Amino acid sequence: MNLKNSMVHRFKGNPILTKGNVPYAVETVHNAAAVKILGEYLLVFRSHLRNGRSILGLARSKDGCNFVVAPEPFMVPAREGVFAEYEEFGIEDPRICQIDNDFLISYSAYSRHGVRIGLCKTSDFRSVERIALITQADYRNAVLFPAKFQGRYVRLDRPHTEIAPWSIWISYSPDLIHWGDSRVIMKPAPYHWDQMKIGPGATPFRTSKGWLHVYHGVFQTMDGAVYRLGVALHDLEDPAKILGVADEWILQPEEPCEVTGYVHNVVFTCGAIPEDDGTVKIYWGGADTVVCMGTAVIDDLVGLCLSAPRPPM
Ligand code: BMA
Repeated sequence: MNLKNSMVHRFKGNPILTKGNVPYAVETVHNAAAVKILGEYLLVFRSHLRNGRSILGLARSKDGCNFVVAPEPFMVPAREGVFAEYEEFGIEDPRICQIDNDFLISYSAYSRHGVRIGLCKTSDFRSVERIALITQADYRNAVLFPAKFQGRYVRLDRPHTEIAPWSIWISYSPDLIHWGDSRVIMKPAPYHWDQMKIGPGATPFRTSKGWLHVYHGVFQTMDGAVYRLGVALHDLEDPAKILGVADEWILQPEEPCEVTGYVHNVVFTCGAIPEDDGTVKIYWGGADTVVCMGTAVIDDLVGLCLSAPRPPM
C-alpha cells in the first residue's frame, strides 16, 4: 500500500447521502457535521432548497456509513428575534462539538448583512437552543475545540477582508458568548495547493501528539477553484501553537461525484470522528451536492504533519 498516495481511503459505497435519501424537498445534501454518541453516528448536513438558500438536516447511522435521514429538517432559519434578521438567507456548514453533556453547533448565518457565525446547542438532537451570533460579518467556518483551555472555550474561524484574506484565526471565550484574544495562526502558502484560501474544517480531535485538525484549502485555476483537504497539528496545551501543517493535501476531488455537481471540484469537510481502533472517519461534501465518507489512519495524518510540514504562516 502506497500510503503517500492514499491517506484517505474512500468508502466504496460513496456517496453515502444524496438528495434521494431525504424525505423532504432539497436539491443538495452536503457539508455534514458529525458526532458519535453512545455508538450511534449523527450527521447534521446542509441542504439547498429550491430557492437557493440552505437549511440543516439530520441523519443517523449504526455503522457510520449507512445513514437514515430524519423525516423533518433539523434546523431552519430563525423566524423571530435577532437571529431571524441574520439568518434570512439561510444557515450553512454546521460543525458539532461535544463539551460535557452539550452538543454545540456552530454554523454560517447568511443575510443581507453578510455572513457571520451562529452558535446553538442541543442535548438530544430534537430541539435546538440558539446561544449567540459570535462574530460580525465576514466570518465563516468556526470550529470549537472539544475541551476548555485554562477555563476558556477556544474556536478557530476564518474571517475575510481584502487586506486579510481567508486565513485561520483563534479566539477564546469564558462563556461562549463573548470572544476575544484573537490572533491569526495559519495562512495560505504562496503557490501551494491552498494558496487562495484556507479555512477550518472538521472539529479538531485529540491525539497523543496534539489536536488534529482537518482543514480545507483552495487553489484558483483557469477552470475555477479546487477545494481540497489538508491536516494541521495543534499543541495539546496551547492550541494556538501549531506543531506542523502537512505540506501535501490528504484528499482532492477525484471521484465523479466530487468533480461534478452543484459546484464542481469540491471536497469540503465539516466533520470527522476518531475511532478507538486508531482510524478516523472523515465526512465531506462532494461538489456541494452529496455526502461522502472515507477513513484514514490517525498516526499517518499526524506523521504527515510532523515529518513533511510547511510553515503555518
Ligand atoms: C465555500 C462554502 C462552502 C462550499 C464551498 C465550495 O465558500 O460556501 O459551503 O462547500 O465554498 O463551494
